[in-house]
Amino acid sequence: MERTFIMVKPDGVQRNLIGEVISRFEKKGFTLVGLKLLSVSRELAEKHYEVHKERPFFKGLVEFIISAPVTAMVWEGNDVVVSARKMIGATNPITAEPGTIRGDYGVNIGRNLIHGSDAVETAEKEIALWFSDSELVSWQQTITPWLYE
Ligand code: DAT
Ligand code: MG
Repeated sequence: MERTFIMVKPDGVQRNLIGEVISRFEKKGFTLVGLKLLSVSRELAEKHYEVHKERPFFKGLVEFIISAPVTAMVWEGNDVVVSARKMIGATNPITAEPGTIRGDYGVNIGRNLIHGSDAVETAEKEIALWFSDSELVSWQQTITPWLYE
């Protein structure tokens, strides 16, 4: 079963949207297999956003991610990587469709509330970066036959 890394960024935590994000993923039918609230070190933030290190927004992005707690999660389910990206919406909340998390709650690209892995291989790397094996729980929801034929 596929897994993805989801992070409620500092703005989402400060705006009390942790529950809303979890609720949307639960209701969709994905299974929570890892969850923690943490203050992010500069080292972890820089590693997580390594692909953007030459971009002009990199420094501000890292400062933002370490400015207040984040909520890190791993969700599991059928094609969860691509589905989560759709649920999250476009990077800029102004162009993100209503009905998506960014489209419903954001107004600024630098405060877009949530991160989701962009591909299966990225998800594997990000999960390994943010969680140890012992922090991830493999379990089967009793509702599984009501989600999958
Ligand atoms: P996404 O988070 O949708 O995968 P990304 O990987 O292109 O987007 O960029 C990572 C984050 O960097 C993004 O969530 C917000 C920030 N960011 C991207 N482009 C930006 C820009 N032009 N100005 C300010 N912040 C930006
Ligand atoms: Mg990205």
